[in-house]
Amino acid sequence: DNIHTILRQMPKAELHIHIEGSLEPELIFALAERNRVELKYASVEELRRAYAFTDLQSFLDIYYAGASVLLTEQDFYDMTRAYLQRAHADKVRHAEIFFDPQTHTERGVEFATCINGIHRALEDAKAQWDMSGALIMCFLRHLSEEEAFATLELALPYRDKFIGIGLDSSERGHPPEKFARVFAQCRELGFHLVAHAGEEGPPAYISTALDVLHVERIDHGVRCLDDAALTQRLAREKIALTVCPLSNIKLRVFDCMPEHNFAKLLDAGVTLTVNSDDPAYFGGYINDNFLALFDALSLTQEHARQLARNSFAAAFIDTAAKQKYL
Ligand code: ES4
Ligand code: ZN
Repeated sequence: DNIHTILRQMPKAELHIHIEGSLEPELIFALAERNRVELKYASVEELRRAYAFTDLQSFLDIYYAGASVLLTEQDFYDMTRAYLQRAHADKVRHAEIFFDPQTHTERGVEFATCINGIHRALEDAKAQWDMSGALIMCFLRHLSEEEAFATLELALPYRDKFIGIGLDSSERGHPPEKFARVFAQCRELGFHLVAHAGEEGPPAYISTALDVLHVERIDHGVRCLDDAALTQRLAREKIALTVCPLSNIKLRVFDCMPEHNFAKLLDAGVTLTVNSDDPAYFGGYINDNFLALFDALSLTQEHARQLARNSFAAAFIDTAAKQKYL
């Protein structure tokens, strides 16, 4: 078997996907029409042409604009269903999916509308394909801790519909410790905890995500290599990084895929997983990420198998479910 076939066909878990980032331009236009929402782009092509990002913020501005077409429970269902269908085709057997409720509640969309639509799509994927899914609610770090607490309050009546808490959006200037108290409460409530750290921000944010927020995985984390002691710690403590190769190129974290530090991180013994982040914006779903990475860095079949195993080992699923794949 050649490596592309192995990558495409191996069962895998996806652990870093923002559901709002799976909204394809075609679906953005269809929902805009259905909901009579005005877009500032005249066509799908014009919108796609705007996907030329210079950094994280330039992406986030367009990503939040795209999400403005989501109004009804059916919209959230359709978006999630489309992602799950793509993931199923890529042999994703388990997906842990981020959602950003503040992007929607700020526009007057009810928390219930958003979580019920997303959750119903997960139930259908389980019934139809035996594909499991779980939700991780993210706080937007450019907003205040007070707003995060208010969002947690809105979410608690639905606590059986999500398993974890994450932290995303503009990283620089918004260190993990800004959310120390709200994460402490989430921890007491028994949620799994993750945070974006070391994507654009410094290695120190990875350390405080671990030591102050007590997260179990780091989303991105690729900038840990700027700090040798931190890199050794991540390797020793087997803290998984959810790396998103195409995202890192599109947002200019690295100039091109051959410049990505993924192989160096592997050599340093860090536990890595491969993920798509915002597949509709960054040029591909999880298998596109695997293929682009393996082509650029000449990784091997053994690496492929290890990355698939890592994805299940780092997933928030019970040991019995893991045993099926490890
Ligand atoms: C994101 Cl790539 C990335 N980084 C931080 N926050 C995000 N939200 C959606 N995609
Ligand atoms: Zn992300």
